[in-house]
Amino acid sequence: MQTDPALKDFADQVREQIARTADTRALEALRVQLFGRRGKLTEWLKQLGKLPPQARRERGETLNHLRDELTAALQTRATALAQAELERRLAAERLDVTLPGRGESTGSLHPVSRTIRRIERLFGAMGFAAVAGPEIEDDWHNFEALNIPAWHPARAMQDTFYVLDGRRLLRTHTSPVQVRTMQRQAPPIRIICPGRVYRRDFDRTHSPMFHQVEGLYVAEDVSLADLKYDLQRFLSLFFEREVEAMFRPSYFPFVEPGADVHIRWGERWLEVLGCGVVHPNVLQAVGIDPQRYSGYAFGMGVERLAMLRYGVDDLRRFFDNDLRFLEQFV
Ligand code: 2U9
Repeated sequence: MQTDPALKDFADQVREQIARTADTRALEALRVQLFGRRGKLTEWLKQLGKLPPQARRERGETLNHLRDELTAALQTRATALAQAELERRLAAERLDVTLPGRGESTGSLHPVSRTIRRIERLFGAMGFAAVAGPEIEDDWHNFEALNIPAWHPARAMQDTFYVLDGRRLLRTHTSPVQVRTMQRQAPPIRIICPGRVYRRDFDRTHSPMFHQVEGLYVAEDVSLADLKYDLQRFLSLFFEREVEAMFRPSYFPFVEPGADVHIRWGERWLEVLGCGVVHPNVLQAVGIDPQRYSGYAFGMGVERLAMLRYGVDDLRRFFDNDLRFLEQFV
């Protein structure tokens, strides 16, 4: 068949090359070298036409044989390489589905959120609805309506964060939410207002952002006695024991009389919240007749109550976002 020794050498070389190709891309390159438009065999087959009839027949037969043989060899090699490549990939991407899982931890509520929910639930059972309002406020809702005079130190730049326009501020308490509610709604009003508040203060027991829950009850004949009874009840439910509470006179511009509430904590008295009877000027400012209606109000710092309930001694732990700390509150 392969009478031409040069052709025989060539065929031997190609067979060896096919056997040596390492991957399907190299094999495809080799196929193009042989059978492509400018391929070796393609060229030879084209040149057949230039030969005399007898030589053309013989060489044609030889080349056709060689073409069929090499095509088959390429095909066989391609199948073997594809199989080897598949096996390599399967080995590399092998998954052991019997390995144990890495485990997913369940998130938990932040202790401040837990405390707010607890306060909402306890006051909810006493008939208080929870209301929210804006954190960026104006001077009137945060100070003026609350009977806080222009000369009051709370209004100073060193205590309050003012927005750059100089007109608005970050609320320093949630009291403006009560003001807005009273503007919207006629008594009886019985609400608590939980939320973030902002003051320029930062140390072991103060944070520039902290949370308050304030409460307001306005109706006919609301008295200091109602206030004392309701807060005593709340504190006992919150701390899950019959707490001993002491109301000490104190001053806040928006209440009269005002008081700080202390509870017995072992040998000591701890201040836990402030409260009072709503000042007539505050009712007047929002268009409620102080002759007909009266009210009580109170305010508490959520972080402070959470510190007491959970035995945390540094308020800044609540804002470090350290999971080892936060995961303890489930
Ligand atoms: C209106 C009328 C009265 C809310 C009150 C306190 C007393 C009080 C402090 C507790 C700890 C703030 O977070 S704290 O630093 N609050 O002592 N808050 S009476 O009185 C109001 C509120 C709104 C319309």
